[in-house]
Amino acid sequence: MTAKPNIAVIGTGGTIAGKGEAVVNTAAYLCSVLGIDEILESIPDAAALANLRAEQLLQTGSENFGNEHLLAIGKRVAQLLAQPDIDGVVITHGTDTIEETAYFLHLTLKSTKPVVVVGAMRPPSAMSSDASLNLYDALAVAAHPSSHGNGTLVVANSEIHTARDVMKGNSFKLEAFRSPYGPLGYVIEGRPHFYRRPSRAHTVETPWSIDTLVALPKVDIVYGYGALGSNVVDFIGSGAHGLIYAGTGNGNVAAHLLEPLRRLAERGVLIVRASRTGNGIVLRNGSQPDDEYGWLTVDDQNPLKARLLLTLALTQHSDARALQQVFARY
Ligand code: DAS
Repeated sequence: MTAKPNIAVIGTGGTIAGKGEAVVNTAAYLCSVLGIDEILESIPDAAALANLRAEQLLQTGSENFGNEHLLAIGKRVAQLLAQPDIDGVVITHGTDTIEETAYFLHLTLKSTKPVVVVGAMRPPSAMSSDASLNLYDALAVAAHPSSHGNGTLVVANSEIHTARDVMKGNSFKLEAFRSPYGPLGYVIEGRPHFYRRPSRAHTVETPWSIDTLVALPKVDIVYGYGALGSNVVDFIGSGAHGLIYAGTGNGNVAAHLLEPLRRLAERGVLIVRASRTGNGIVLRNGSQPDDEYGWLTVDDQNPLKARLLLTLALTQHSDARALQQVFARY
């Protein structure tokens, strides 16, 4: 009989740690109430999958997570992965920004061991909560050899998603997560079934290591619409090193916003065109003369993922050409 893997489980809060007054409270409840030990107690069957070592790192809704939280989570996960007797890590997390933490880890961890981020859309106290099954599935994925080398994964609703692509696309349904090209696989009765692997570089193939990252440059997002005032663009862009402009359609920019964006670019703010649709490709020099303006485009990354990628890219490059290549590679 082979030894069970050792999986570290890090609690950070969210609905998966939430509690409502009544079982009907699927939407009105307190988040980040239950400790990670209490959550794990509700799934005794997980002991058959792995030896679990739980710790509480944070206890807050993921809507509060800034860059400093990402760094703190990443550094703790890296310490655990570096221990020879740890085979994988599961992080319980609020669903609101799970896609951002997961992508940050996907780009900065230097390990091929499985890392799985998991949340729930209904608290454990609610009718038909997805909390225990999602966590059980996440542990099953982290414990399984087929998960190695796939980067950071998000497990929800019996699906396994790559951190690069997954996004929360619904505010209350159990089926809240989707990846534009579909999940990598499914989890059924404690066993992952993978059908694809992430094709873009991640973890050990990237130049960013969580161990050496200290402070992150400020990158902000502006959501584009025709009535958006140029003063808003000026205000948001003025304190930032980079600005993701989430334009309409394929990254279109309203005519009256061209000037403020060009002004920001002249002052050294990196302007990156994305699409507020969160889907599809923004073609370089397509709807705007990006070469002429010195702007970048995101390829197929949604504005949130593009913000993280640009943040990391700016720790290494300032040259627009090198920065544009980052969007083609990751
Ligand atoms: N407050 C949200 C969060 O922590 C709730 C959730 O987990 O879905 O992200």
